[in-house]
Order: sequence, then C-alpha cells, then structure tokens
Amino acid sequence: MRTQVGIIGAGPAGLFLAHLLHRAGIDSIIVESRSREDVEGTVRAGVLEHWVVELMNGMGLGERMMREGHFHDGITLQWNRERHHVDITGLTGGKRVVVYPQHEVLKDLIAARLNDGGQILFSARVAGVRDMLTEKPEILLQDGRVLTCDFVVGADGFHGPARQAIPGRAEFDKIYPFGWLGILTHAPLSWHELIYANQAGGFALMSTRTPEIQRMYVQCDPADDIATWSDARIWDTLHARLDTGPDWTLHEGPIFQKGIIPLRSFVCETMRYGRLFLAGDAAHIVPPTGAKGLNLAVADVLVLSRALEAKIRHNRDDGLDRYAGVCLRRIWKAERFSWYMTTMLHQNDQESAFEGRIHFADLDLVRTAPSAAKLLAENYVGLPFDE
Ligand code: RFL
Ligand code: PHB
Repeated sequence: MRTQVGIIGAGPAGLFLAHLLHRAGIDSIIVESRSREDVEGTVRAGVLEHWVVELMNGMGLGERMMREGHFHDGITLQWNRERHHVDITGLTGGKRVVVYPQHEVLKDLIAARLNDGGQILFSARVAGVRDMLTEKPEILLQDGRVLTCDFVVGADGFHGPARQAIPGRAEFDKIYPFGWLGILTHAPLSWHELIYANQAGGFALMSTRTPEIQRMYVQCDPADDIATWSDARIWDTLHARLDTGPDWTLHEGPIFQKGIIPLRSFVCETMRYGRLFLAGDAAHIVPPTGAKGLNLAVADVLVLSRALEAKIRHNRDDGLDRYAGVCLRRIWKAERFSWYMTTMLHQNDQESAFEGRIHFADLDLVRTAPSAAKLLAENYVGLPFDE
C-alpha cells in the first residue's frame, strides 16, 4: 500500500487532517485499530470552540451540527450555593461555543470522507513505524501489511505507538489526585447552560447532549471502582454539589452510561521526528475541565495541513520546520487554562487549606473583575491563532 500522508488514528485529529489534505489535493490513508461502530459510539468531548464550528461549516461538514448542536453564549460557575453567569459572548465580541458531542462530529467526518472516496482502514492496528528519517517512511500493521508514505502523522491518541517511536523526547507531565465520574441520563434539561461547580466536597459539571439526554460529571477518586458508585450515590453527590436552595430542581432520570476517567496534563514538545509528526492527544493531554482536548487536536492539524501542503505542492520546508513551535505556543496556553480551571474547581486533599482558599479567590475574581472574566471567556471560546 502507498499514500502521500499515512495517518494513524481516526479520532478528531486524524479525520480533520484527512479532510483538510483532501481539500488541498493531497491523498492520505487513515489506519484505525477500532471498528467504525466503536469509533462512532465512544462518548468523549462535548464542547466545540467558536473557530472549530466555523471550520466545520467552511468545510461543508456543519449541517447536522448547526441543526442539532446546542449553542451557548455563557457558562455558569457555582460555589457557596451561588451561581454566577459568565457572559462568554458579551466578553468576546459575539463568539459562542457549541455543545455537539465528539462522536457525532466523528460520524459526520467519517461519512463525508468515505463519500469523497477517502480510505479509512478500520479494525487495523498499527504495530509500529520505521524509516522515519528517510524519504519513504513506513507504517507497519499488525496483520503484516505495510503502508509506504511520504509523511506519517501520529494522530493515535495518548496510548498510541507513534510517540513511542521518537527517541529522546522532551515530556512534561502532571497527574491530578482526582478523576471524573461521567454519566449519561435520560432526563430533561435542568439549567439553560453548562454549570461548573465547586461545592460540598468537590467538583460537578452539568452538561447536555439532547433535550432528553443530559451529561454530568462529579469529581471522584480515580482509583474508585465504578461499582461503588450506585445511581443513588451519584444523584446524592450531584444534588449536594449543584444545590442552590429550594428554587432549584435537579431533574433525575435513569442513568444509562457511566465511567471514570483520570485527569492528567501532559505535553511532548518533540512533535516531529524526521517525517513523523505528532498531532492531538498523541502529543498532549489536558484535563477536560477547560473543554480543550478536541479543539487543540483540530488546531494542530490545521497548522500541519498547511505545512504539508507547502512541502508537497511547493517543496517549501519552513512550515514543517515551524510546526511544533507554532503548535506549542497554543498548546501551553491551553494547558495553562485547563490547569487553572481544574485547580480552581476541584477539591484537592494534597493541597493546603491556604491553596484551597486561593482557588475560591480565583472564582470570586471572575465574578467581580471584568478582566478576569474576559480572560476566562477568551480562553473558553478559543484563543486567536498566532502563526
Ligand atoms: P483520539 O480521539 O484518542 O483518537 C486516536 C485514535 O487513534 C486510534 N489508535 C490506533 N489506531 C491504529 N493503531 C494503533 N496502534 C492505535 N492506537 C490508537 C484510537 O483507536 C483512536 O481512535 O485522539 P485525537 O484525535 O488526538 O483527539 C483528541 C480528543 O479525542 C480528546 O482530546 C478529547 O476527547 C478530550 N475531551 C474534550 N475535548 C474538548 O475539546 N472538549 C470537551 O468538552 C472535552 N471533554 C474530553 C472531554 C475527553 C474525555 N475523556 C473521556 C478523556 C470529556 C471526557 C470525559
Ligand atoms: C461534556 O459535555 O462532555 C463536557 C463539557 C464541558 C467540559 C467537559 C466535558 O469542560
């Protein structure tokens, strides 16, 4: 098998990249270890930044998102049983975010890619890569097939093989002593926008999926056995953390999906090794509190697609040489924002009481200082590109 750009992984990074390259007249093959059903059924991110929505529309892929997505012009922060509205749209000159689940984005991207005649090899696991320092790098599939490429992109997530192929990587890591328990429930909407709360012993997030299905999270111990979280315990925790008094009703419903994820911050600054480029979660992880992971993956491949186009079409190397540097400026700002939102909104028993008080002062600054609210809003909708 042979292609110009071999892409490992059919997540947001790999699929957006394949579309962007196709629009530039460059062919690619995506190799994905999971089945199409699995990729399209895995519940992950929810929030798309302003410019990702514009990109989807500009690529002709936004029709269902515009119809089914939930547009939000603000978020609610809650602590001490009080809610504070952050006017994201007012603070950013008219920008909004959309809650449109990641697996719905992936369904739209996969359907459109296959419709364009694009190749996605599902249920095909990559065992490794070789010859990255030559002009004919290769992707080795576990079933023995070999994909010979001009360039290889590791869009294979945090646990994929691409990053492991880079010797002497510069990596930065932070593990948080808490995780998120996420649920999907058949229940009506309880509040008109997302609520991020730090109350009654920890974090809670109320998000949505459809008018009938809600997505919620509570801070938990990442080592918890999910079996110890009965539905009653989950609702009790959500009630305590989202409570504001008798005027508020949290609508309950049957929980039909639940799972625990750990929270981590991670950056691999070595995003290039010869003709291998890392993009998305393969190179960086953020805790989900800032809703940045998917958006950052798309930002990487937007930069990479332009650089690959300049090289393949005009034999210009400068874009590829600058790729990691350009991306890392955005990545570290998203890491900072995700860390800020995470530390401000969670209870951390490894921190001192002093630090705990500082986090509430940070929350109160967003309530009282327009500059703090504006900085939060600008980060939340997505910072401008700085190339
Ligand atoms: P992905 O999505 O992990 O895709 C990588 C793909 O590579 C495949 N793969 C392989 N394929 C072939 N051979 C191998 N050996 C392979 N190894 C791996 C995998 O099967 C997979 O399909 O990485 P990508 O494309 O970089 O995208 C990153 C995003 O998925 C991730 O950052 C977000 O989901 C993070 N995230 C959120 N991001 C947001 O922007 N907004 C949010 O609101 C948001 N909420 C979240 C989140 C992540 C969460 N979880 C579950 C971690 C909420 C949660 C709960
Ligand atoms: C979600 O809806 O899954 C979601 C929303 C906001 C976040 C993280 C996840 O910050």
